[in-house]
Amino acid sequence: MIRFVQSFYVKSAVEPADYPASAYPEFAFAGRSNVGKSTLINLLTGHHGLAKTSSHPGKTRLLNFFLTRYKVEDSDEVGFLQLTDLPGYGFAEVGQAEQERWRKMVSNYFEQRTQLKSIVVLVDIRHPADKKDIQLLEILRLREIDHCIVATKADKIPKTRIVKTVTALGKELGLRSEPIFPVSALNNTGLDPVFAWFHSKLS
Ligand SMILES: Nc1nc2c(ncn2[C@@H]2O[C@H](COP(=O)(O)OP(=O)(O)O)[C@@H](O)[C@H]2O)c(=O)[nH]1
Ligand SMILES: [Mg+2]
Repeated sequence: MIRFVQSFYVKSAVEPADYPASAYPEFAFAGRSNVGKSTLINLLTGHHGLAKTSSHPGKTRLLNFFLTRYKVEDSDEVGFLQLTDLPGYGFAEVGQAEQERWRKMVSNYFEQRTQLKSIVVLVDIRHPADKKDIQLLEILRLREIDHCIVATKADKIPKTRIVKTVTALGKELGLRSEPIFPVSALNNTGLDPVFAWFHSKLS
């Protein structure tokens, strides 16, 4: 199993010229504001103040870059990878101009970040598939960008309904071969399959 042993905030940026130079494989986290992106980064890295979490949605409007040192358990394999917290979308009070700014920022990133390996798309397990999430997945498929889905806040529904719910959600999202992983940050459950997925992308 792969583990993230040490993580650092590198910088925040909007323009490609300001992205940090890096030769490491990069993974980005995308999803609606408040879905739990920063919380998941903190949980995976075991570094609770790393990505800022906020109950005030729509605040993070930059690309936030983090560097992580990983270790593969029971092996000598160690290395670095980059994690990027993408700005959230779908915040109701955000106007047309702000939405356009978001679209530009993210499409520049997808287009220009050549070391980008894969995207973790977060959706809230409690909500039916959302138009914005479906649109993001369409962009990823069109651009042939590898991705998985994390269904967050799994603690908010009864345990016995988790499998059924993620299966239904996967159907609504039009998933083909992409995996979908239920995770609860509150209970710290569901992370091992996500770590295994990261590992599979590195080899
Ligand atoms: N119950 C529960 N709350 C969560 C979970 N993940 C995130 N949250 C809460 O959801 C809110 C938004 O999380 P945040 O990580 O800031 O979302 P972001 O806007 O996508 O970065 C915070 O109040 C978190 O504590 C989870 O798995 N379970
Ligand atoms: Mg955030």
